[in-house]
Amino acid sequence: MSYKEAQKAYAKLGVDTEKAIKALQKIKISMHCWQGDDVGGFETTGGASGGIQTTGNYPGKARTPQELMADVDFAMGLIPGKHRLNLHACYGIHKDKVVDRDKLGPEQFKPWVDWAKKRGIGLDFNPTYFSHPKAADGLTLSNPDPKIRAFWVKHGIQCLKIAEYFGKELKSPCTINFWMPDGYKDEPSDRLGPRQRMADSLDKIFKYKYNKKLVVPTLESKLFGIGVESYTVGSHEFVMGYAMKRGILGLLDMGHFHISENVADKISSFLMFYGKVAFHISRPVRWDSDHVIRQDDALLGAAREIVRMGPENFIVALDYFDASINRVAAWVLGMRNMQKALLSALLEPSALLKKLQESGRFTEQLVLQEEIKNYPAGAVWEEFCRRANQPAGEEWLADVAKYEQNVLFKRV
Ligand code: RNT
Ligand code: ZN
Repeated sequence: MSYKEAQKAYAKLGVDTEKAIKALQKIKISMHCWQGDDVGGFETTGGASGGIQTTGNYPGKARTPQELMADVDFAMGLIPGKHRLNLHACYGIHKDKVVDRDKLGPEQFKPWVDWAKKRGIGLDFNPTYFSHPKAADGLTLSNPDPKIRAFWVKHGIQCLKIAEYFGKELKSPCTINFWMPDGYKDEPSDRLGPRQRMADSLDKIFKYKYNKKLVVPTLESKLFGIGVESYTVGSHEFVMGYAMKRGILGLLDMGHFHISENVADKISSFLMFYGKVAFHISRPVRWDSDHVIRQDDALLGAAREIVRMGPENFIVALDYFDASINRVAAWVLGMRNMQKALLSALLEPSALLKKLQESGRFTEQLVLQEEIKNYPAGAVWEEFCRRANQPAGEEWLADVAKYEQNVLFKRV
């Protein structure tokens, strides 16, 4: 079906495809640098540890900042539109000696800022509370040892400064997301103490008067992790309460809930009480496995909520890491899937559906919700890609295959 025909079909439902394309062009997604090297970073060669895990050993992962930058560039070259890059503190670029986390500063991130400036894209940030000897027991901001807590508080403050630097240099507010792996493998005897210590540490971090125009702090909750199955200090309730009290944003990671929970359902309440919603778009398979996102019901459901409540009210960042497939393809596929999910939501006859709900016409609502699934969204996606000068279909994979042969597989 041609774009013109699709446009007509949607128009009959009161959906303006031109408006949908324009809205999608405006949505910037924060692409996570850590898909490129299995959350390895540049401080050690040991890989990620502490509550998160990658599986797989597909050849060709980025080993240096130059390789990671090249891979990000390549991936971004196959994604319609301009987006953002999400960095982790363990991706600092160090000269001879690795600067420890409590002393990191803009200096270690200048090459990234230069990289981003050249491309006209914004950077987001994350302190790294894992893959470090002082996080070896999985306790950082809630550690019973005040010295260790102080170390991680300092890290948080330094990271706020780095986020300020990103925001200022790139003239685009930097979202900085705090996720701490803290928790216990088995049932704890004291659940309150660690949470009080965590809150106290966070208070100390946010005492630093960061520039609110440049930095948007978010706090990510989690249900459990590998090795911390029974108790997570930064649980959903902890985060909701703390973030609300502090005037920062809670962040929803789609992999951090019971598998049967509907994350899409949480969004409207978040929006009502926080004003904005921050997201880690991910895909759990039986557990928080961080699979590459697919156009599944969970993703489409989240996208619909984002669109219905105004994309400008959302911070959309991806968070997954699959080491069993080509890592560049994983980025491109996930970013394009996110865009496709948003487009399908933008093509929803939402005014009409809302009216059906409000007037209790549930049969019509159900039928329309289902029928719309077979409307020609593909033709609109093709048009969107054509305007962005990007391939609409799987052709992009051939480019990745060439890159794999010429660049990735040469990394041995
Ligand atoms: C871990 C959290 C966290 C990390 C990144 C690397 O379960 O989802 O967001 O994935 O910070
Ligand atoms: Zn996350």
